[in-house]
Amino acid sequence: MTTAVFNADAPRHDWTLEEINTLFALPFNDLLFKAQQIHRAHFDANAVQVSTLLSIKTGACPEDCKYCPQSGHYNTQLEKEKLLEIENVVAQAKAAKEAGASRFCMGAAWRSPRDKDLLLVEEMVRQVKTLGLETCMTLGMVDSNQANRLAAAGLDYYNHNLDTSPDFYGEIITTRTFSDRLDTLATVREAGMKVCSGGILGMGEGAQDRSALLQQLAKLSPHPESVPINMLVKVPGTPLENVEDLDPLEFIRAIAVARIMMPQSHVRLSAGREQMSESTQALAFLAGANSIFYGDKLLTTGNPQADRDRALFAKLGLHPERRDTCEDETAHTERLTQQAQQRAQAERAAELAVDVSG
Ligand code: SAM
Ligand code: DTB
Ligand code: SF4
Repeated sequence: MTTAVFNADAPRHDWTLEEINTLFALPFNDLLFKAQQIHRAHFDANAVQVSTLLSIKTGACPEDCKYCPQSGHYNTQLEKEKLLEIENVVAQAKAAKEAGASRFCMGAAWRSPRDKDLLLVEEMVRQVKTLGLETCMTLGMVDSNQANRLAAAGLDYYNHNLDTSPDFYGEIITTRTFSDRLDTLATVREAGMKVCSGGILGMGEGAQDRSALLQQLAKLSPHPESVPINMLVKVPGTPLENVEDLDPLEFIRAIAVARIMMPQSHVRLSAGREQMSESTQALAFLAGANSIFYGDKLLTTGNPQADRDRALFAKLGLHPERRDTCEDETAHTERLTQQAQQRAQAERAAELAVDVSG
């Protein structure tokens, strides 16, 4: 007979909407304290993972995502581009590595890749990896054959966002369904790649939708290793260009709740930093965000200049997370947890020393 072992620290996949709403409703200081405690139990609280993004195929996308400047359905004055040459991609990856990025994320404005595109994309993965960078791609929906090919080429992460709640999804995108997204995420996981999946806040969704998005992300088992939380970048010409701003403190609450619900995941303070004050970004790190996009551009819109980010890291005493690219996820999580425990022990010992001497 096997006995189920209950582990109170194991990440949970069964968060109820009531529990999530209760977290959101906590006094702000209590919520941030809770998130910070959980963050410190699993990570170095001053280390931030740094990724650089590149759009490898820009614009003319057949999907109708209302937030996206790259959708062919809207006129956003965007310069369209065919799939970039491999040499161009590798040169930009090299520059990103030299500037301090540890992961290179490549995005394409596709509903899903064609098989002839995949050949080129596989080669990009192989060449970027030889630079000693982790690789991530976001290419739209993939089937299991495509996912297996990407995994075999050595792709570390596949990004595929749930973007919003199942209920609000149809208000934002009509050319695919929420369950199409879940299918691709399952396919990517089955192929053995790490999952990067998150969403966008500030699209006019309600508080219930933010809770339901986080619930869906935490339902994924295992949790996505990386959870990007984007603040909508309002691009002229998209249907959401004039949507009402989300209160930045609500955005910070969502980061804190994501940190509590998915304690071992990297939570990325993703798009929208260019429009955010330094204080809001600092609060996001305090709430448990520990990853950013670094470099002057996201895919098609602006991101803070690299030297501004270096100055912000210096002001906040943050440092880029160093990671051995050969280390697997379990070893990485174990090492970070061990380090967090050692730090907690050292802090307790220091407190005791003060008590005894005082
Ligand atoms: N076409 C692929 C897809 O949709 O999965 C990959 C590229 S798509 C641009 C990647 C993600 O960028 C989207 O899922 C969305 O979360 C984010 N994104 C796009 N436009 C955005 C905007 N204006 N503001 C914030 N995030 C945005
Ligand atoms: C993610 O969650 N955000 C990134 C990345 N994953 C692919 C993309 C943000 C795009 C913002 C709009 C643009 O620059 O086109
Ligand atoms: Fe296309 Fe992705 Fe933009 Fe949607 S989010 S329009 S799928 S590039």
